Amino acid sequence: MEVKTSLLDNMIGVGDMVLLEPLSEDSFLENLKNRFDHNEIYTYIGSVVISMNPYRSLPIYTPDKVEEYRNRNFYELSPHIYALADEAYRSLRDQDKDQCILITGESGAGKTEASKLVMSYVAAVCGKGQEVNKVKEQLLQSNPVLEAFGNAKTVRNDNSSRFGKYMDIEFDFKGDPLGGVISNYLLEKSRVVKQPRGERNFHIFYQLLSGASDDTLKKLKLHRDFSKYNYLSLDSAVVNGLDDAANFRTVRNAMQIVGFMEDEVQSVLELVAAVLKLGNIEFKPESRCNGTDESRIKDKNGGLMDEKQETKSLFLMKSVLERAFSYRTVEAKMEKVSTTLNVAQAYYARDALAKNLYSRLFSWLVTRINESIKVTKTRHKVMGVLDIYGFEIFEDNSFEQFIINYCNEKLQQIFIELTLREEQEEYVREVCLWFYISVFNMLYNQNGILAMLDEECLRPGTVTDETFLDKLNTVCAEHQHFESRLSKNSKFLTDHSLPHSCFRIQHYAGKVLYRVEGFVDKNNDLLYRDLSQAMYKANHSLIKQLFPEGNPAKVNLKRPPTAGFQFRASVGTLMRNLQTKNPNYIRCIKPNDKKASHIFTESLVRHQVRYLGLMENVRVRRAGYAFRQAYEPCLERYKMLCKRTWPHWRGPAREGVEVLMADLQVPAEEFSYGRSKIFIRNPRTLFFLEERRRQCLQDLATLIQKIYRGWK
Ligand code: AD9
Ligand code: MG
Repeated sequence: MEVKTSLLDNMIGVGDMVLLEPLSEDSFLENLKNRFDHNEIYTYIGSVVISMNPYRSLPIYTPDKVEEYRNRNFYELSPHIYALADEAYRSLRDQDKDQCILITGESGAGKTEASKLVMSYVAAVCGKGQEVNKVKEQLLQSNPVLEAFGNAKTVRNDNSSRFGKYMDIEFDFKGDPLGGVISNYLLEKSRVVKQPRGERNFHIFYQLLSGASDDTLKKLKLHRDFSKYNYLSLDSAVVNGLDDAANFRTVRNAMQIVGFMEDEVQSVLELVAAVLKLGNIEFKPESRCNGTDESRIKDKNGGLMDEKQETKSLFLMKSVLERAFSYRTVEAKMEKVSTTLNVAQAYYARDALAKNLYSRLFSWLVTRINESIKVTKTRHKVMGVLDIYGFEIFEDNSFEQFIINYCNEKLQQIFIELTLREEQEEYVREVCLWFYISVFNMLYNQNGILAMLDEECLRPGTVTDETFLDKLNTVCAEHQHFESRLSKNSKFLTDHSLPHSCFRIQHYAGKVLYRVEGFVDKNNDLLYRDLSQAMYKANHSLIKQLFPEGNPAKVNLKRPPTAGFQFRASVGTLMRNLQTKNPNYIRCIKPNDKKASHIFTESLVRHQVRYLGLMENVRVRRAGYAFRQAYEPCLERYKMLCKRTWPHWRGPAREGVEVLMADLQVPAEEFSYGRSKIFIRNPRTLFFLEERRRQCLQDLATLIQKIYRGWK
């Protein structure tokens, strides 16, 4: 039974890591590198797809490729993301199983691209017809719209998703798409007012200034010059390979396809312009008779102060805006107390308003898109595609990174839990075998830190970032095994060498040092009521709509839920939702830190392979049975190897497979018969079957050629 060739002819390296011999981390990496060097960016671990970011466009997503993978068995062709998409789609259509595509990997690894490839593949292979095509177009075109408003250039990725996205695509019983629903998770809104060095604000700002017509800019009273706006960082405003002007046209076109009315597009652009102009408002102190300083809007600067023209950009009377930036009203026990804002507080209020305006606009966009793609008929099955912001470690990590990494931590847990559960269930269901790998601890704990932050934010008395950190440290000291309050994989690390005001967490993907500054504030996410009330007075229906709590008739003294609470709740719902679906995994890997093609930095890839748990993934699959296949396709594939099953087998498929295995004298310990599948323990057995099949096909081809020649 000695077989030397790989599973498929002409395969570079080994296409499925489960079949790698010998298996070690080094051989795993070497196989990845070998394949990557030959433009083979996809490799399997069983049904999991590893995707290496090539950082250049490869000719592997053509319509011909789509045809090649369409309706083919997963292992039949060389590994490709299309094979996964096809398998998921067919399982949805033919076996009535809801699917979810879980795409993970660090920032810049290729998740968003992968999610779009899956969507476009499914769009290409499902039904056609005018109505269906319209739905498909709308679903696909929601991507450029959301990317323009929710993505930005960061040091890790020129098109980094700054929000989490989960999209359910809904199908009818024929497998034709009916529409969908998008959920978004916490946009990184702090970026609106400030960007780290080397990064940009959200794409839309640059796109609008570069791509809008002179006429549009004139109407919006905007300058083309980025440098005129305080909120736009200048050090990296122009990104190589990113054509903001062309992208603006794409986004406008996409908005139209998705179903935005022309006046809605106009409103959206007016809000984008309003945010830019808010950033240009400046304040000066004005002394009051009681000796305190009060802030006043500077007149000459700011672009807002020409009463007739510029205040229009915020659709507010100057006096309303001025008042909103000068006072803060606190209501307690039916009594209103107004305090004046100093200059620093006025800037804080301005930035808070800009962030709120933008993030509410973003949520409105998602709602508006959902309205367009909403399913009105009875839906039959659902395919969920999850594309979130990837794990990231920056020099300075704040609340936003904490949220992003928390989400990744949850996803990693779900990967571990589901892959393992899947394995176990399959054995239990099929062969009544139970095995347990202790490496994985799948306990689902609430992430203690966010809960603690909430407790702190809601506590009466003075609450600051420092009191929150003190609390973290105290609880940590009290509980030697602090992990019991944290998720099992992430550990709170404390030592006295930490810089001031920082805490560190050992995430599954590495240690991250978080600076506590701003945690309480960002979690509270409160907007002074004076500001929402001012916005509600705007003479602009969209702005008004975005600040419903500013309606004086609806004064609600109840405190809105914190950002952390909302995020935890929505991630919790998401995780429960994912667990009801059949998961398909794409594990994205970033080959280098330079955003460059052809470079494979071994240490970087090794790190990702380790924290993604890919070796464990291979071992789990190999520890039991490397390969499993339902009886019918197994018989179909190998029946030519046995005279008793070729060309027709009339009995049940399982018996046919039994005859086949006996005839080929495969040792009994090499496989098990399940209820509906055969489980093959060793990859060698599979090689053996494949090699025999290949020889058989070759013999057949030679024979046909001979006959053909004789015939001529
Ligand atoms: V983040 O967590 O949102 O910061 P992603 O989403 O993982 O990150 P993204 O998909 O945006 O990364 O990929 C980053 C860049 O890599 C893209 O803009 C492309 O330039 C490049 N890329 C990724 N995948 C492919 C691919 N399959 N083919 C070609 C790719 N280029
Ligand atoms: Mg992304």
